[in-house]
Amino acid sequence: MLNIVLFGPPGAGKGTQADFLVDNFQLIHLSTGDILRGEIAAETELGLKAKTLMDKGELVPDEVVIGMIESKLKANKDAKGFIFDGFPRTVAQAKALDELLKGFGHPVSGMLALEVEKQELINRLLERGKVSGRSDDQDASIIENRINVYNEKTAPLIDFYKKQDKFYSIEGMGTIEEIARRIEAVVAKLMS
Ligand code: B4P
Repeated sequence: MLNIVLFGPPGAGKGTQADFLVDNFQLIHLSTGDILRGEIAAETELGLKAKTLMDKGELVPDEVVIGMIESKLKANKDAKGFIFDGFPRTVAQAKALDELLKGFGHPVSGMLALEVEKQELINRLLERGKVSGRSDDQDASIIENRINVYNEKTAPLIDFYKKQDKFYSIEGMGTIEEIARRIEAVVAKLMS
């Protein structure tokens, strides 16, 4: 079983690259951002609460996203593996994921961290904001806040996975295809 944490700041290309991995390695893609946007679209109570935070570029509470991932894992007991995209985003989430994966007997295989320059992140998100309708992509100050939240709450996970010898840095600048090849090379190594 292969369990990949696809990691990086907002706009690093996590969702984009997850699509390639799903096609090539038949893994289940779990994006907490996508699940939350689904809740917002369905106008559930959870979605309405999450929207207020997401619109400001803040994180949704740990217990909410951990509960979402837990139910997805339970619903996919026979999976060949998972790509976690946008999760974990805090040390508490990473610890919870380790506990949840004990139930499968297969821990996180590796954390693949996409490294992208800050100005490129901002450009990509503003560009997406023109077509996506995502309110968190349309305002430079909200994007700035998302990057600050990443640096403060999410970047410490790099050390968390380094200590477990599971950290892999991926150059995230370049074309989508070039980056996909870099990721595939690491995934192939993890599988061997
Ligand atoms: P996410 O949906 O995870 O949003 P994101 O960080 O912006 O990443 P995304 O996957 O969408 O973008 P990508 O880098 O692929 O989270 C949204 C919000 O949900 C968070 O702010 C938070 O509020 C909440 N949330 C989600 N998970 C949570 C958690 N675990 N805990 C708490 N709260 C949580 O790509 C961005 C753009 O770049 C795309 O338009 C793409 O086309 C473009 N791009 C990608 N690669 C490129 C390349 N090589 N060259 C040029 N453009 C490229």
